[in-house]
Amino acid sequence: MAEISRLRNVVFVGPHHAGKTTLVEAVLAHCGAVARRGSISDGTTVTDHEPEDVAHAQSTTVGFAHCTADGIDLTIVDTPGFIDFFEETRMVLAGVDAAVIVVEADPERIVQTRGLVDAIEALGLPHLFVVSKMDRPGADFAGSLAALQAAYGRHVIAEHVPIGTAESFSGYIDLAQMKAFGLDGGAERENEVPGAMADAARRAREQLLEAMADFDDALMEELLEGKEPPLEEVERDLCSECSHDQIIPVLAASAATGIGVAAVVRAMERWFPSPEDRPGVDAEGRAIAPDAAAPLVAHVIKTSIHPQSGKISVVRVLAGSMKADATLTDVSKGDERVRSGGLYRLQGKKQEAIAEAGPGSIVAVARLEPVATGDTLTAGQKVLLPRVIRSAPVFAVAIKPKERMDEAKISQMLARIVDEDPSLSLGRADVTNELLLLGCGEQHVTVAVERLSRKYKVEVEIASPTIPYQETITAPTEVHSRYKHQTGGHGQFGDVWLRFEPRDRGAGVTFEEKIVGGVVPRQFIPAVEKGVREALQHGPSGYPVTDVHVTLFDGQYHDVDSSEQSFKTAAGMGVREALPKCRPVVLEPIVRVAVIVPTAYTSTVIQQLTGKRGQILGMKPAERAGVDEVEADVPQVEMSRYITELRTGTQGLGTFSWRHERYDPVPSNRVGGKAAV
Ligand SMILES: Nc1nc2c(ncn2[C@@H]2O[C@H](COP(=O)(O)OP(=O)(O)OP(=O)(O)O)[C@@H](O)[C@H]2O)c(=O)[nH]1
Ligand SMILES: [Mg+2]
Repeated sequence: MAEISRLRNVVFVGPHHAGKTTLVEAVLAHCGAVARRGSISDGTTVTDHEPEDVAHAQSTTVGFAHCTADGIDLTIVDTPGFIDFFEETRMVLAGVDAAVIVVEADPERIVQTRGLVDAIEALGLPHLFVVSKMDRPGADFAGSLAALQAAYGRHVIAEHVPIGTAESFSGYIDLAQMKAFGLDGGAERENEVPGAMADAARRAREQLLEAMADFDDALMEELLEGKEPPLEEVERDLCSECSHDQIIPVLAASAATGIGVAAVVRAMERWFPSPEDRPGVDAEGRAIAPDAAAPLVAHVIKTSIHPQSGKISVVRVLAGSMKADATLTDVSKGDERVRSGGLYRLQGKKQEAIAEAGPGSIVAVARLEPVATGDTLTAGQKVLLPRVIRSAPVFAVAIKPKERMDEAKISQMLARIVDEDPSLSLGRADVTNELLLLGCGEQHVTVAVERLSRKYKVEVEIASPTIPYQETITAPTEVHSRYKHQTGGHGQFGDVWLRFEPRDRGAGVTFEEKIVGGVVPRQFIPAVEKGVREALQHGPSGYPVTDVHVTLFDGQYHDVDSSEQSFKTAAGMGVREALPKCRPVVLEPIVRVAVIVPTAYTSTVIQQLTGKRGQILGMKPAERAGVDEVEADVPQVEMSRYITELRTGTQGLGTFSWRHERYDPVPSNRVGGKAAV
């Protein structure tokens, strides 16, 4: 591995299908790290190597690759763009020094970068935009640039002017160098700036320099005096201002044709900082100098588990040196000591053994069994790195083994899937006690189940979690119930009068006895209560009955034949007879939902929630400007796929949280118990 000043750790992020994996593949091919470019359609790219990536023709997890260019050692992290998988991306953002944000040359889609750019800006991560797919029909560089500037400010500035567009996209003018570049037989070739574009290029260069001059007084003076700044100065400023997250350059490229790929590589080499310039910070805000001689500090940014070869923890080394056979302390796990089972660099699925890795490197350590993503590893000293706070899950499925299989075993396999991707979690549903797999969206959870079946040969059935309906009564009644049975010798006899009255919502079931004169002997009264409560578990529609007050106020007994069992049976019969007479209703759980969404989509969200029988409680500006919070009470049954609908209606930008609020009667046009589900 190269010395620290020559390392670059860059994440490729961007909306779904923007062309990240294809661009990474083109970069690897350009740098000679792969002999032949793979493609998405063949499932042969380096970073989309998981079978689930290939099956869905999209990235489903982060992938790591590396290459060298001009003596610079680039580690590249390719991330999935589909919003369901964003949590993993958030984890790796903590381990890189810069980001390439790939966007399609389509102004309409720029809005989809909002959450991502917010996360990148919050970390102060230097970044640039690549407007990709410039070869596609309708590709619109100028429109995309304008949309980026409208969203993120005037320091998002073009460093390229594309030459041609769509089929005629043939190259770009580099505005710092004021030179044109195109392709010749697959290799980049420098050209003269086309005469017809000279004026436009000059204007674009002025805008670039003016934006840069905001951070450089000397440059500002030169511009005011009408002096042409020398190329070295422009490049030096660009490098400094981009690596300090002041200027955000915008490049034009087409990974498919290869145009602009060399420029992306050059930009990463020249404008992005080395790890030397981005010291880590521990949870208490103390800087961690990237010093090779210091004791080791490393941050686990990704875990993957191979059913045969075991666990791989990808770590970012912040200080010290990681050795292949090191004994490490997992500070996040109560200082547990773990021994490394090997040290590797990852090229997609390929593991290349190395002996040692210094500060700034991103490497994989084998078989650190207790270690999880987010953990801090040290040489023994007490240092904890900041934890990335995980978002709450927004989608869940109930899981059942397809074949008879120990639930404990399923849970064990699921735990490994969660170990690989901590944005998944396992839970038990209240009331129904179903085993739940929770995640960040429908696709996230579905892909996890596919992974479970492929890796561990566990076939499971998934379904929407069962809605815990209940029933209650809306009118009082009294019943007389007698159980009498004569079987030769000992008979059975129980006789009760029960009164049923509705209670307030949420008050539950209460039982009271008002027996006078011992008509039901003391010792049988608990059996009556038990019989009542058991029978209330299954109301007329099959759901547990709640919010009812039951009074035992009269009865009879028999000296010989009466028993606990006979009174329990009589009570149960009484309940079954009474409930249909009390105008029973089915109750459904109502959840309180808080949706956070850019103001432009607030009315869409209100419409969606209203369409789900939601009751809008209010709407207020959220903490961030331009974002609203809509609060509503919505029947839980309507919420099972809400995240998918919300994201579809809001370009992926809406999020929500929810909690159980109360039970309400199912409206009469939906009654029918299970039919309403
Ligand atoms: N015409 C054209 N197609 C491209 C280009 N780059 C990518 N594509 C195609 O666009 C689709 C998506 O490309 P990917 O590289 O998988 O995009 P991605 O951003 O990695 O997608 P996710 O990881 O799923 O978010 C594939 O069909 C690619 O072949 C390009 O520059 N030009
Ligand atoms: Mg991809």
